Amino acid sequence: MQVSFVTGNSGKFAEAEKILKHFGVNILHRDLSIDEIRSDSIEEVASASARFAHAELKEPLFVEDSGLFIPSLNGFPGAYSAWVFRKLGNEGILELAAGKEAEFRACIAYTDVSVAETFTGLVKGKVPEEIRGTGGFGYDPIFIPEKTPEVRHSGEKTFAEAPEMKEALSHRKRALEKFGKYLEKR
Ligand code: ITT
Repeated sequence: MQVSFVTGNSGKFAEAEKILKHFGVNILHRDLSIDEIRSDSIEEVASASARFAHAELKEPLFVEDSGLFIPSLNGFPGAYSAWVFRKLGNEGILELAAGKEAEFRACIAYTDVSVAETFTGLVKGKVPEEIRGTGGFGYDPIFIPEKTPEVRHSGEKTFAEAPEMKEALSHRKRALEKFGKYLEKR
Protein backbone atom coordinates (compact mmCIF):
# COMPACT_ATOMS: atom_id res chain seq x y z
CA MET A 1 0.00 0.00 0.00
CA GLN A 2 1.15 3.51 -0.77
CA VAL A 3 0.17 6.77 0.94
CA SER A 4 1.65 10.28 0.88
CA PHE A 5 3.02 12.05 3.94
CA VAL A 6 2.76 15.83 3.56
CA THR A 7 5.43 17.44 5.71
CA GLY A 8 8.29 19.90 5.46
CA ASN A 9 10.13 18.12 8.29
CA SER A 10 12.54 15.46 7.03
CA GLY A 11 13.10 14.15 10.58
CA LYS A 12 9.40 13.30 10.87
CA PHE A 13 9.40 11.68 7.45
CA ALA A 14 12.41 9.42 8.20
CA GLU A 15 10.81 8.20 11.44
CA ALA A 16 7.45 7.52 9.79
CA GLU A 17 9.00 5.68 6.84
CA LYS A 18 10.80 3.25 9.14
CA ILE A 19 7.79 2.52 11.35
CA LEU A 20 5.14 2.18 8.62
CA LYS A 21 7.34 -0.26 6.69
CA HIS A 22 6.50 -2.80 9.42
CA PHE A 23 2.85 -2.52 8.37
CA GLY A 24 3.63 -2.97 4.66
CA VAL A 25 2.97 0.72 3.99
CA ASN A 26 5.24 2.64 1.63
CA ILE A 27 5.15 6.43 2.04
CA LEU A 28 5.84 9.17 -0.47
CA HIS A 29 7.22 12.53 0.65
CA ARG A 30 5.11 15.52 -0.40
CA ASP A 31 6.37 18.92 0.67
CA LEU A 32 3.33 21.11 0.03
CA SER A 33 3.23 24.52 1.66
CA ILE A 34 0.23 24.52 4.04
CA ASP A 35 -1.09 27.55 5.91
CA GLU A 36 -1.76 25.90 9.29
CA ILE A 37 -4.80 27.12 11.21
CA ARG A 38 -4.17 28.61 14.66
CA SER A 39 -5.57 26.43 17.44
CA ASP A 40 -4.46 25.08 20.83
CA SER A 41 -5.46 21.61 19.62
CA ILE A 42 -3.01 19.58 17.52
CA GLU A 43 -5.99 17.41 16.46
CA GLU A 44 -7.75 20.44 14.97
CA VAL A 45 -4.58 21.68 13.29
CA ALA A 46 -3.79 18.26 11.78
CA SER A 47 -7.37 17.70 10.56
CA ALA A 48 -7.57 21.11 8.88
CA SER A 49 -4.16 20.64 7.24
CA ALA A 50 -5.15 17.19 5.92
CA ARG A 51 -8.34 18.62 4.38
CA PHE A 52 -6.36 21.42 2.76
CA ALA A 53 -3.69 19.04 1.41
CA HIS A 54 -6.28 16.60 0.08
CA ALA A 55 -8.10 19.37 -1.79
CA GLU A 56 -4.79 20.26 -3.47
CA LEU A 57 -3.26 16.85 -4.14
CA LYS A 58 -6.38 14.64 -4.46
CA GLU A 59 -4.64 11.47 -3.28
CA PRO A 60 -4.70 9.42 -0.04
CA LEU A 61 -2.45 11.27 2.38
CA PHE A 62 -1.67 12.10 5.97
CA VAL A 63 -0.19 15.02 7.84
CA GLU A 64 1.07 15.06 11.39
CA ASP A 65 0.95 17.86 13.92
CA SER A 66 3.04 17.43 17.04
CA GLY A 67 4.59 19.31 19.88
CA LEU A 68 6.08 19.46 23.35
CA PHE A 69 3.56 20.16 26.15
CA ILE A 70 4.76 21.41 29.55
CA PRO A 71 1.96 21.11 32.16
CA SER A 72 3.47 23.70 34.56
CA LEU A 73 3.38 26.21 31.68
CA ASN A 74 -0.27 25.38 30.89
CA GLY A 75 0.76 23.17 27.98
CA PHE A 76 3.12 25.69 26.34
CA PRO A 77 4.57 25.47 23.66
CA GLY A 78 2.05 22.77 22.60
CA ALA A 79 0.47 23.40 19.21
CA TYR A 80 2.85 26.37 18.78
CA SER A 81 5.98 24.23 19.16
CA ALA A 82 7.38 24.83 15.67
CA TRP A 83 7.07 28.62 16.02
CA VAL A 84 8.48 28.64 19.57
CA PHE A 85 11.38 26.43 18.49
CA ARG A 86 12.29 28.98 15.81
CA LYS A 87 11.99 31.90 18.26
CA LEU A 88 13.44 30.50 21.52
CA GLY A 89 15.16 27.23 20.62
CA ASN A 90 16.05 24.62 23.22
CA GLU A 91 17.96 27.20 25.30
CA GLY A 92 14.81 29.26 25.72
CA ILE A 93 12.71 26.28 26.84
CA LEU A 94 15.41 25.29 29.33
CA GLU A 95 15.26 28.75 30.89
CA LEU A 96 11.53 28.34 31.38
CA ALA A 97 11.24 24.68 32.28
CA ALA A 98 14.52 22.93 33.28
CA GLY A 99 13.67 19.95 35.51
CA LYS A 100 9.91 20.19 34.84
CA GLU A 101 7.54 17.47 33.62
CA ALA A 102 6.84 17.49 29.89
CA GLU A 103 5.18 15.35 27.25
CA PHE A 104 5.44 14.95 23.51
CA ARG A 105 2.19 14.50 21.59
CA ALA A 106 1.57 13.69 17.95
CA CYS A 107 -1.65 13.64 15.95
CA ILE A 108 -1.80 12.05 12.52
CA ALA A 109 -4.70 13.06 10.27
CA TYR A 110 -5.43 10.74 7.34
CA THR A 111 -7.73 11.67 4.46
CA ASP A 112 -8.82 10.02 1.25
CA VAL A 113 -11.96 10.49 -0.85
CA SER A 114 -14.22 8.75 1.65
CA VAL A 115 -12.69 9.13 5.13
CA ALA A 116 -11.02 11.55 7.56
CA GLU A 117 -9.48 9.90 10.63
CA THR A 118 -7.06 10.96 13.38
CA PHE A 119 -4.61 8.90 15.45
CA THR A 120 -2.81 10.27 18.49
CA GLY A 121 0.26 9.22 20.45
CA LEU A 122 1.87 10.55 23.60
CA VAL A 123 5.02 10.02 25.66
CA LYS A 124 5.52 11.46 29.14
CA GLY A 125 8.86 12.59 30.50
CA LYS A 126 10.76 15.61 31.73
CA VAL A 127 13.06 18.44 30.67
CA PRO A 128 16.69 17.93 31.77
CA GLU A 129 18.86 20.63 33.36
CA GLU A 130 20.94 21.00 30.18
CA ILE A 131 20.89 20.29 26.43
CA ARG A 132 22.17 16.75 25.78
CA GLY A 133 22.80 14.73 22.61
CA THR A 134 23.01 15.29 18.87
CA GLY A 135 20.58 12.74 17.36
CA GLY A 136 16.98 13.34 16.25
CA PHE A 137 15.64 16.85 15.69
CA GLY A 138 13.82 19.74 17.36
CA TYR A 139 13.30 19.35 21.10
CA ASP A 140 14.90 15.87 21.29
CA PRO A 141 17.99 17.16 23.20
CA ILE A 142 15.75 18.50 25.98
CA PHE A 143 13.41 15.55 26.50
CA ILE A 144 13.98 12.57 28.82
CA PRO A 145 11.19 9.96 28.56
CA GLU A 146 9.73 8.38 31.67
CA LYS A 147 11.35 5.22 32.92
CA THR A 148 10.00 1.99 31.37
CA PRO A 149 11.49 -1.36 32.38
CA GLU A 150 11.65 -2.69 28.79
CA VAL A 151 13.73 0.16 27.36
CA ARG A 152 17.37 0.76 28.18
CA HIS A 153 18.29 4.38 29.10
CA SER A 154 14.67 5.42 29.64
CA GLY A 155 14.37 7.85 32.55
CA GLU A 156 18.00 8.82 32.08
CA LYS A 157 19.04 9.82 28.53
CA THR A 158 17.42 12.34 26.19
CA PHE A 159 15.85 11.27 22.90
CA ALA A 160 18.81 12.97 21.15
CA GLU A 161 21.29 10.83 23.11
CA ALA A 162 19.51 7.55 22.41
CA PRO A 163 17.71 7.52 19.02
CA GLU A 164 16.96 3.75 19.35
CA MET A 165 15.06 4.55 22.55
CA LYS A 166 13.09 7.25 20.72
CA GLU A 167 12.28 4.75 18.00
CA ALA A 168 10.85 2.37 20.61
CA LEU A 169 8.62 4.71 22.59
CA SER A 170 8.07 8.06 20.95
CA HIS A 171 4.73 9.85 20.56
CA ARG A 172 5.15 9.51 16.77
CA LYS A 173 5.79 5.76 17.00
CA ARG A 174 2.62 5.39 19.11
CA ALA A 175 0.46 7.41 16.72
CA LEU A 176 1.95 5.66 13.67
CA GLU A 177 1.28 2.22 15.13
CA LYS A 178 -2.41 3.05 15.53
CA PHE A 179 -2.42 4.40 11.98
CA GLY A 180 -0.54 1.36 10.61
CA LYS A 181 -3.06 -1.03 12.20
CA TYR A 182 -5.92 0.97 10.71
CA LEU A 183 -4.36 0.85 7.22
CA GLU A 184 -3.73 -2.89 7.52
CA LYS A 185 -7.49 -3.41 7.97
CA ARG A 186 -8.52 -1.25 5.01
P1 ITT B 1 5.33 19.94 9.26
O1 ITT B 1 5.72 20.42 7.89
O2 ITT B 1 5.04 18.47 9.29
O3 ITT B 1 4.22 20.76 9.87
P2 ITT B 1 6.92 21.04 11.42
O4 ITT B 1 8.34 20.81 11.85
O5 ITT B 1 6.49 22.44 11.14
O6 ITT B 1 6.67 20.10 10.14
P3 ITT B 1 4.82 20.86 13.45
O7 ITT B 1 4.10 22.01 12.87
O8 ITT B 1 4.05 19.61 13.80
O9 ITT B 1 6.00 20.34 12.49
O10 ITT B 1 5.63 21.35 14.71
C1 ITT B 1 6.11 20.47 15.65
C2 ITT B 1 7.37 21.00 16.25
O11 ITT B 1 7.52 20.29 17.49
C3 ITT B 1 8.57 20.66 15.39
O12 ITT B 1 9.01 21.75 14.67
C4 ITT B 1 9.62 20.24 16.41
O13 ITT B 1 10.33 21.39 16.79
C5 ITT B 1 8.79 19.74 17.60
N1 ITT B 1 8.71 18.28 17.57
C6 ITT B 1 7.68 17.50 17.12
N2 ITT B 1 7.99 16.20 17.20
C7 ITT B 1 9.24 16.15 17.71
C8 ITT B 1 10.12 15.11 17.99
O14 ITT B 1 9.82 13.84 17.75
N3 ITT B 1 11.30 15.42 18.51
C9 ITT B 1 11.66 16.70 18.73
N4 ITT B 1 10.91 17.74 18.46
C10 ITT B 1 9.69 17.48 17.96
